[in-house]
Amino acid sequence: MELPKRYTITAALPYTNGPIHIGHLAGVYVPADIYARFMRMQGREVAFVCGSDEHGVPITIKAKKEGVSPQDVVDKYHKIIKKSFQDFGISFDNYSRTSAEVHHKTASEFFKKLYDAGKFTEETTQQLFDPEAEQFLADRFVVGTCPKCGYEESYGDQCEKCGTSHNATDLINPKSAITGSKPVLKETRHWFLPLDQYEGWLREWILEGHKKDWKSNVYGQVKSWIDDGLRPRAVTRDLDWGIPVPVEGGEGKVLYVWFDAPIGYISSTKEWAEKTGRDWEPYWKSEDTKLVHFIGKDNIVFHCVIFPAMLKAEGSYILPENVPANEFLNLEGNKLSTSKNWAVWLHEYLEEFPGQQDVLRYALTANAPETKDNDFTWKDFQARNNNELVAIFGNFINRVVVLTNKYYDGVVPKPGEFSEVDEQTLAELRAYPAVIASSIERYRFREAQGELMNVARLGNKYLADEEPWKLIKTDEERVKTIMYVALQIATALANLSEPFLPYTAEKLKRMLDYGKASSEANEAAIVEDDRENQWEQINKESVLLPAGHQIGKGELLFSKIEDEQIQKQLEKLEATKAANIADNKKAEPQKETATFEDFSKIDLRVGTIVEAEKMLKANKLLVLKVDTGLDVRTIVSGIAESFKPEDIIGKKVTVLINLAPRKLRGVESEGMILMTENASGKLVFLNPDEDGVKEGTVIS
Ligand code: B3M
Ligand code: ZN
Repeated sequence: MELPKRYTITAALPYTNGPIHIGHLAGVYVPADIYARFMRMQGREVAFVCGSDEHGVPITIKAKKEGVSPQDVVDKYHKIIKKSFQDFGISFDNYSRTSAEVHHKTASEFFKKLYDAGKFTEETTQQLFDPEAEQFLADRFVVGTCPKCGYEESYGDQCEKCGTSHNATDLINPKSAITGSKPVLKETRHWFLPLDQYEGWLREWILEGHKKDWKSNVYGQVKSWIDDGLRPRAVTRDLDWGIPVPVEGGEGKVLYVWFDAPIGYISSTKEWAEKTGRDWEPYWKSEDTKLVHFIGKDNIVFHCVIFPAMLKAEGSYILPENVPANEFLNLEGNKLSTSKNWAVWLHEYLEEFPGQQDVLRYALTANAPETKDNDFTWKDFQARNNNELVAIFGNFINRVVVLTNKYYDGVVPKPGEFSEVDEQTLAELRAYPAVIASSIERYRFREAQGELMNVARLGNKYLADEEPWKLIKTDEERVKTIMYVALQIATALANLSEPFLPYTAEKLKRMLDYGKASSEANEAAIVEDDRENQWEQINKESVLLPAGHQIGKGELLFSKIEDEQIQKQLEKLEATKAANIADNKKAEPQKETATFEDFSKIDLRVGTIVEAEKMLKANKLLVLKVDTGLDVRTIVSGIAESFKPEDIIGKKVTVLINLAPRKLRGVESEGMILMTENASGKLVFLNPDEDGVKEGTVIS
């Protein structure tokens, strides 16, 4: 695929009202970083920009709560957030903040330009006002019932439940978030962006133009907003924290935070260009540039409708080529929440797992909420580390480095003739860069990382099949070739893992002394043109690590995470739960509220397992015959790793009998047996009295 020359990659500007947690990393920053690192390795010109979102009501509310000024709040969290990004290797070219002068200037000028060009409408309307606080109630200063989905805690500008963006006056039963009182209506004058006028253009540009290449979750949301009809949106607010409205009549008013924040991407690019002596304009104005916004799903409307309409109105900017928004990550079955402290904070993670940034990056990507909400569990985290990073990746590298040092004092041996297996293995290896690239280009980062692990698997299998440690006694020459091939795989891994596991890649390159080798190899084998494209270097027939090159010393890439470490994290969450119960803060369930009608559709019965046998060639599945009282039916259940067939015959179970029948490995399953987990994570039949089944354990 012919790729554009220049990439402007943006990651949502985090609100500076608290530190950041795994949800932020998984949803936005790790995928954005993988993408940016990959594009740089491809030799593209990249501006990967972000910054702190320091305006907006959440910050004012936090300041009020803590009895400090909004500036104090943003100063504190800007520092913490910026450090977390650095610690986790998020390779921004520039991390700015919206309180920066360059941003105030850029946002002001942008507004002024639209104002002068007559792109706004000006309206005096009745807005919600809190007489007690003597303040207009915009955005998060007001909560009420969402007119679309009925959620009772919707904010003035957006409902967090259904994602709809609305005007504060649309809320049913609004309540001031400052004093709790019922607001009154008061007249005020504001500027509006008439989104209704952009409807036709948006339809054409997104609904027709990006039907195929935008993610279906993003496309679907945008379509439903446009289909609901777009209305003018106020872009100014009666607040005192923000960017002053720079036109006549704007005194005492500021720009709406969602007007200024996305302009922050532009200001951050300008700041970077200034620091590095570049021109910022091609990054935002050249048709040769691909603009990509990485965001969470609650930001879709702002990046796909409002900001593009602003850019279009301004007239000289390019539009986003793609907005690969992710869904949400949950933590141990509950929604991540800053106010309920239901989170794994990045700065705390590093205290518990020092130096293990890549493990978290890996686990979050492996489980990324790319197409649906996903759950982070500490057990999965541990398993990803121990069974994948340690057992596959680390194990392969360790064998290669240890054996090379042992047999050849660390000097890459000269290979003899390649066997068929060698040729095949090298050919397979050369195919990986293109495979991984294609996944990354389509924003499928979990898939891409899965393929990276397959490279390590390829290496492990090769060594296990060729057994150099045995052959060394009988055929020293052959072992040289085997180790040479294995070293090429290790080097490819060092290269290909960089976007995903930057710290590991660096360590690995050091272990192989790859920096030196790659310049030697470059000189020897690579034509001028390709020198910049580190990625494709691997699928050229070139040598990655030449014979005679001296590798470095072995280092431990990954280490096992023990049960006690995981237990400690789980206990920490238990303590948070207990504290929230004591404070009467309810954890939010992960799924949407079910109505009584929803529930009454479910037909649950007591059944008895009358037959059970293992499904052929499937490790996890048992084929059961269950007497439901109505009939004896076949149910395929994924419990074979937890139960022996003979032990469960005669057992009484809870059965969902009206689940739509599904074929599993060719056997039709007509229902589902309800299961849960006990304290040690073992699957048990649904019986809340079973030892160690805790409140809140998911039934599935
Ligand atoms: N600060 C919202 C958020 O953190 C917002 C993103 C701005 S991106 C221009 O969800
Ligand atoms: Zn709603």
